[in-house]
Amino acid sequence: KRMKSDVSPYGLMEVERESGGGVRITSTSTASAPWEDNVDYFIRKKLRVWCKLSSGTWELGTIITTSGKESQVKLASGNDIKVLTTEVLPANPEILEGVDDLIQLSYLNEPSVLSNLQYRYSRDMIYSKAGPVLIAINPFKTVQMHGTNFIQAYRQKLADSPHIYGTADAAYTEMIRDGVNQSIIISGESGAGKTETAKVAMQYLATLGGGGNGIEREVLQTSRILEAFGNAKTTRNDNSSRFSRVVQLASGERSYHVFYQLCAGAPSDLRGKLNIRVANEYNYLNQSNCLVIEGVDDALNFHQLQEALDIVRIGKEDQERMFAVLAAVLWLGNISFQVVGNENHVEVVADEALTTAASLMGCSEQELMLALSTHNIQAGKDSIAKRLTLQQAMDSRDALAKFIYARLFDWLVEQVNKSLEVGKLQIGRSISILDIYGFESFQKNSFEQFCINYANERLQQHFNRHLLKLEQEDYQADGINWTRVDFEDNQGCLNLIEKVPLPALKPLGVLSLLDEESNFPKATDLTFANKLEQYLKSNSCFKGGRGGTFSICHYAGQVLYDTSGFLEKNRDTLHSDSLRLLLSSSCSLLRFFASNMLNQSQKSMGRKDQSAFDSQKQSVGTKFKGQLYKLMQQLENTTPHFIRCIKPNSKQLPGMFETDLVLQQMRCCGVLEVVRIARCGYPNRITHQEFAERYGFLLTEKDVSQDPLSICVAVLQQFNVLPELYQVGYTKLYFRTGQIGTLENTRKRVIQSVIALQKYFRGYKA
Ligand code: AD9
Ligand code: MG
Repeated sequence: KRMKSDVSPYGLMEVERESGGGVRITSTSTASAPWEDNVDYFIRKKLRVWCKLSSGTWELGTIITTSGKESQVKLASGNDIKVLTTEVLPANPEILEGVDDLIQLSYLNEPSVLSNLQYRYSRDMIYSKAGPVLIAINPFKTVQMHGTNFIQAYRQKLADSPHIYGTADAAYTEMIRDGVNQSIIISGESGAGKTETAKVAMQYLATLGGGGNGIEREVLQTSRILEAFGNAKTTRNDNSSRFSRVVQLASGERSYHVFYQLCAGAPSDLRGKLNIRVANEYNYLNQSNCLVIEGVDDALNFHQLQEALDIVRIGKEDQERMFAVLAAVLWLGNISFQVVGNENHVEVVADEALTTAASLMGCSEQELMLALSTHNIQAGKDSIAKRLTLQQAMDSRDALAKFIYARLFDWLVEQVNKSLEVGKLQIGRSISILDIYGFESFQKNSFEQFCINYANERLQQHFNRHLLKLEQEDYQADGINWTRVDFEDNQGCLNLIEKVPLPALKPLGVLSLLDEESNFPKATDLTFANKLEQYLKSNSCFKGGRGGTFSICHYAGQVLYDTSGFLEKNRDTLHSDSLRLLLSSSCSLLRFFASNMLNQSQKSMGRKDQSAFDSQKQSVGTKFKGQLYKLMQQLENTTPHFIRCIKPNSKQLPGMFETDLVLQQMRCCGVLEVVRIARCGYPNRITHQEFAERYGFLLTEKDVSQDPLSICVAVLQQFNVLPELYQVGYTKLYFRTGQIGTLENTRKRVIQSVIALQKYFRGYKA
């Protein structure tokens, strides 16, 4: 049904309601929004408005009368109420309810945006657009909009409502068209649906690549492997993409899935060989009172993990080696110590844990005992064995377990990559899909949350830079008419973490202060907290706290961090004794992990001895920062496609839309600003030269002497592109949404008919 909407600030537009309940706008004439949020007009015309009730929620109503600062409003629910006119916002006409793209909303206030998303969500339309950004709201249930038929529809451009398939298709099309690497960057809070969305995007690209067989099938199976080893249950998400957590768990959380899968699903011969018990018997797993996840069958998942490993051609022998290393980690965690003598020194208790761990690690019990309870210090030519205290011994055991697991993960990723390269014919252009751990704020936040939130902060900056900053700078530099849209810049927060850029001072930030304290033997988590307070309190994103805590105002909200454990987690020291133990192991994987590590630290130090390694290992924070920089550099070299996942409720339940929670996510991630820019902006831009080369041949009247700009103008005239739909900059042409698409279609049609003609004439000649 087509109808004209007369309240649009854009002038007239044609609006169509689709059968599914979505709305499509087919044409708009001008794009300035002169009445945006002009309440007076609404009051005079008695149009629909949003009223803020005393409870803080917004409700639809119509203004009946206005006197002074107050208005009488008839609410949709039937009641009449009096509200302050400042608490009233214009609502969109009914016909705009549930639009595909928020840029189509006449009024972009918060209640309008929320109700639009809620309208769609309640009809299982989980995807929407916010200008160039795809919004995906987690349905927490299966929705009927994925699978082969949908994939085909998007591939053949028969469907164009917002969808992750549409985004993946755009990335593919642009990669081919522009010859430029692409990235699909997925962000959102923990549990918002990033990993699931990434998998759906991979499924689409795999289908383009040839469907269910061959390399595509293998690539898809990698998610199963990576999730088993890299994901775990947290209180926010049963399948959360994680960071280190092998040795310590908070209540209600689990360690990496693969441990439980191994305990539940290993067949009896493997159980016997590796002495595998039920999860509850391992200290690293039973400490959080959470061994199973509702609705998850760990044993079944173990079989599927094995299948996935087979599919990506990890050999059975390597698989068994891997499982042995996992079992070794679990048994290491069961090793206990007893205090001997009166100096608080310890010995390893000689029990089943020690025997099994030693045998799985390919060393003697004696060697393992020594490595875990003593530390050799080089004194000139001699080496002196110093006994460890209980805390030191437990730390060295845990560090060893973490080291082994981390290296196993790296090794596994490398094996998968190697295996997939076998089928790779050529190194061509690529589409990268980025799915990281999402922003987190728990009751208690430690070093892991700090790293996770730091990574999200960087990603937010990338988003801001591309969609808000560069976009506007481009308009200004190229001399087109533009009124700036302001946005929240998060550079201050990144400075706080990375450095405070005061020219005369040492660059100090949380990370550098953390490294400084980590290298100082007498420092404690508390002295670290005090240092932060002392040096960083001038940064407005920092707030000191009591009892060793501090807060950071992140783009997504303020998080209170507890410094206890920060220093140890950042040092992540593996004693040279443990390293030596692994180097002499009869287990080839462990030997490989250790010699790899040694090579790296020798390279960075330029020294050849093993003790070099104790003092000079890069801290976790510094390493993380380096990895993030590398990642951002890689992303900078791609055309980004942004996806924002939104968590509709904190209970992981379907059909529940908590407006405050959604609003908070929409507010903090800059999506509304993007919409503001997009709806009066020019999402497609192309240099005069490129445009002339691409579309010049379509001109019916050609003048070869023409310069690129004149060709551009001639093309625009020939195809009747309205002046309000583009602007001409010094170097580029800027188009509003949809214009390039129309030109591309024409170009394709012309090329196809030329090819058809050529074929016809070739046939004719033959
Ligand atoms: V974290 O930052 O890694 O903790 P993610 O990755 O954002 O987080 P994830 O994709 O793991 O969240 O989604 C959480 C859960 O939501 C999944 O386990 C599913 O149960 C549910 N989910 C997410 N997206 C979809 C979907 N498109 N369809 C159905 C979904 N369920
Ligand atoms: Mg995830």
